[in-house]
Amino acid sequence: EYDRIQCPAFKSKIMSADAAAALIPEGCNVGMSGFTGSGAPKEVPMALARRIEAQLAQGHHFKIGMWTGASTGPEIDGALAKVNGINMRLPYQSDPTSRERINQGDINYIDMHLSHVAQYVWFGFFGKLNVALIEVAGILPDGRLIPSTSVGNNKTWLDQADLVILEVNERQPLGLAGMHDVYYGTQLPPHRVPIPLVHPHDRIGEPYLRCDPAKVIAVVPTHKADRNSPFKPADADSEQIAGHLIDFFKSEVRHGRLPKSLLPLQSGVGNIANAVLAGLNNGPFENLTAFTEVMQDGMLAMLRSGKMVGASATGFSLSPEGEQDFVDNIDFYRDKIVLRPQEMSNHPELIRRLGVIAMNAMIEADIYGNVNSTHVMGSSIMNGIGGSGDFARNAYLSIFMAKSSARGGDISCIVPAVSHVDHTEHDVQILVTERGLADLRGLAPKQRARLIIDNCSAPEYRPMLQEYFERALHHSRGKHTPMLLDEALSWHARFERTGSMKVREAVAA
Ligand code: 0RQ
Repeated sequence: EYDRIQCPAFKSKIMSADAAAALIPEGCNVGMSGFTGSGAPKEVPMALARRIEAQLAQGHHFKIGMWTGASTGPEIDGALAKVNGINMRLPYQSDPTSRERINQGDINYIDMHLSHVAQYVWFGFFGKLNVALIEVAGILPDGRLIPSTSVGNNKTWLDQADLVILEVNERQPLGLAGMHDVYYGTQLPPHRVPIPLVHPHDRIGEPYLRCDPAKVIAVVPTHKADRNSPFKPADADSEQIAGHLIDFFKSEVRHGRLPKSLLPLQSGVGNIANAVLAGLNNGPFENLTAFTEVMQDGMLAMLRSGKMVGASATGFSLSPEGEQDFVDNIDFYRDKIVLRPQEMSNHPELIRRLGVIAMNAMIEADIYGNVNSTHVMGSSIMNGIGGSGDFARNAYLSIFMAKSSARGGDISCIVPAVSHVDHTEHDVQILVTERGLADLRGLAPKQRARLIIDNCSAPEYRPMLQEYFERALHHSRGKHTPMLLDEALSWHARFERTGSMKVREAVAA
């Protein structure tokens, strides 16, 4: 068995997860690895949760600030949320227990653009980062770290924290070594220079993370797999959404607005995203590339089929089968995939330069094209904005997708006004539901409204939307973005009151 911890200075710090967790100061800020479940620490957070729980039993409650790359896993967010051990969480989560705590008001959550996190910490906007808790695949003789299945904010955590705890996960393939590209050229304003990346799979940095051995207080060997969600086969609605998008891309190529190999793709995670990738894998476009944050099964399949020639991301989100395929063929994938810090994978400068096609899912859109990605009925967080805003605002094409209705048809995902705005009308060019696609480029608000209602809304809500819009057009003082102020959020209010946005309570005259 290959020795994963080759540097003597680190070897002397090997200890159990419980011993490591005991070294984390109460109330401190901990920067953890992890991005959509990949590369998160697996043992120390649970040990910390046990410590918090034991203290709680003695009447003493302490919490930590928890900063990550993006979402982690049940043994991190879930375990710490369960014992109410988090006072501040940023920048993204998707764990059911953590979501519940946030929506109950127990956890303060800063939902922010993923590309902003590292620089805000460097700027000092969030105060001091005390501890970095990072999963790595190995430690080289000179103390450099082989990153794990995500890079996230690890470079920043290792540089900024006073204390470092490393989990060395022996289950992560050693073939990861060489897949990463850690760019150390970022400066702080006013000393910034252009980032020298002009193709999605350019390498501009180093394959390993630097780490000051003097800061390392614990090294914990672990053996657990990343959180891998089983792959659900695409449903009919997702396939229809994918179909509309592929038709749209074909038309853009015909009109000379996209090259035949399209432009670098960014794709969110989830059912619809996987269906779109499957559609592209069976579609007519060749030599595709990706400049995205998460590699999911669909992208691995495209690399395998040769449809996609290279991809840049910061982490993985794979099914168990996807992970097996990745491990079995890691030498092939290492050639094609570059994993970067998320400040690079999601960098506005790079997204704008490369002309990325951004495809993200949404919760709801309104008739003017404002998009809500994060909040249910205006007040409850779902996950967070993640990287969708980094990509949407700076993309060549900004696409948002959803089914036209949710909760068995009781919620229309096209509404008079969104109950929370993540992506304003200025950042949204294309809306797609299973009903169709609305190409909003070059359209003014009233034109957008007609197109969105006609092409994207669910049939059971379309007449209601048309009727609302016509009345708004007539009664609203301003005729630029007509709105009935007393009614714009009444659909959401009706859902809260009756369990449906449909007008069941209306009594026939
Ligand atoms: O609820 O899980 O209770 O059934 O929302 O909806 O249709 O399964 O779609 O899994 O793609 O999630 C926007 C949340 C969509 C996600 C969002 C309910 C619906 C269901 C999930 P249930 P679906 P998805 C890359 C880019 C922000 C981050 C981002 C997301 C649940 O894509 O978090 O884009 N995006 N990152 O029933 C109330 C509505 C609803 C609704 C759907 N209008 N009102 N509930 N739902 N529409 C990744 C990263 O950044 C890391």
